[in-house]
Amino acid sequence: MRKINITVIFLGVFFWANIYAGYSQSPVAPAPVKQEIKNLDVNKDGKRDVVYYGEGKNISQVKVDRNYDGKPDVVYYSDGKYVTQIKADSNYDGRGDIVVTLKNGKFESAQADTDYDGKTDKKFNDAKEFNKWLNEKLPDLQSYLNKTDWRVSLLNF
Ligand SMILES: [Ca+2]
Ligand SMILES: [Ca+2]
Ligand SMILES: [Ca+2]
Repeated sequence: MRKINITVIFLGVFFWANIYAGYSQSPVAPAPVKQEIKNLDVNKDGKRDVVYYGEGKNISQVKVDRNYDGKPDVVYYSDGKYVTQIKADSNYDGRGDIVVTLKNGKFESAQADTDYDGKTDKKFNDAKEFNKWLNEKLPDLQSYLNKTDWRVSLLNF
């Protein structure tokens, strides 16, 4: 009788320990969409410059720090497959001044605040026109804002 009781208690403790471990391993709420998936240290200074957010392999956002000051200045938004919008801070003043909108992986429109007063003063509805302007005014942003394939999985830095 005593032996059975000990076995029952042992099994009971084992059972509850497993349930407790199970609960502590799986979070109560689902993982947030903006969870960090991976990051890159492009200039190898020990600080990350490209951070991918999302869930699992599903990338929802990519933040890039082009001037390595620790603050992101180009942000890519994705529907999981294609980049849908890009926001860039071209003069590193902490305020976005270029917004590019894409649809199904194709350029749709872009707007820019060229005098950095916080108001949009230039709009583009044509990819060629936008890329020409980019090439003339902000050539270093060309590789970030002008791509032929806008699949988020193909973004490389
Ligand atoms: Ca770095
Ligand atoms: Ca920066
Ligand atoms: Ca700016």
